[in-house]
Amino acid sequence: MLKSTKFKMRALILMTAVGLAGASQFAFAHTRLKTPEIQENSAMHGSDYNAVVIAHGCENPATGAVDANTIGTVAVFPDGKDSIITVDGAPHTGSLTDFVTNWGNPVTKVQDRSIFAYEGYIKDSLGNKLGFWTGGGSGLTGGFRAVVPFTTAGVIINEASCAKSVTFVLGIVDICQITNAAGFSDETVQMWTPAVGSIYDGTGLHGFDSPATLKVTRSITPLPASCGAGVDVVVKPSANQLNRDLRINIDGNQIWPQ
Ligand SMILES: [Cu+2]
Repeated sequence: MLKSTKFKMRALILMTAVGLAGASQFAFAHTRLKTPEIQENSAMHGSDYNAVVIAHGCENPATGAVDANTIGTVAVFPDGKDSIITVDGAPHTGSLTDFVTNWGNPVTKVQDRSIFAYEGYIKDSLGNKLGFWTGGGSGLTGGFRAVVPFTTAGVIINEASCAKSVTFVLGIVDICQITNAAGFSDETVQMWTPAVGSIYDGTGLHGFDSPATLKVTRSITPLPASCGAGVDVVVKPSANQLNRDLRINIDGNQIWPQ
């Protein structure tokens, strides 16, 4: 009697543990950067190699699992012009140059056709590379992960500032079916965007307000003595920028959303 109760207890504990592991995989396996924290560095010393990691596909309506195939992804960094800046959580009305002196052309895509056959840049009107899209080809099969490689340029923290870190919040959308914005659902897209009022907020969807981030920690110049412990700065893209930049254009034709 005692033995069988013990066995049942053990089986229950084991099943609970397995269940928890399964659940946490879904809770935490989101689309993120492979290396979410880097040190400040001078562009002269080269780039930081990084990647967008697509951790799962869209929701399969038949099973509820997030294992539908992904046909492309789009990623953009804040442009630093009309971005939303906070300092220790409080809104900052000044410009990004108060904290970062060389932001403007943050991304270079590492060419890679192993998963998606096509790729291109998302640029501002001056030709600065703010992000990229990649899609087509055989795509990402449900149940697998994709590592989409890119590099970031050096980021130099304003030495006069009190910033001990600057975190850039990306807007990323993994696409499983091409739709217009009204067609966004857990079955058509997985959106990893800050909820800033753009058409990509994805209220109620799986990745709501759970964007990928790149945290750059101060490592070249010491904090001025008057700064105390220093401040953490966060930079998000504006709704205007996401509405303008988070899309796939090929030769002047908008492919997604549509
Ligand atoms: Cu997820």
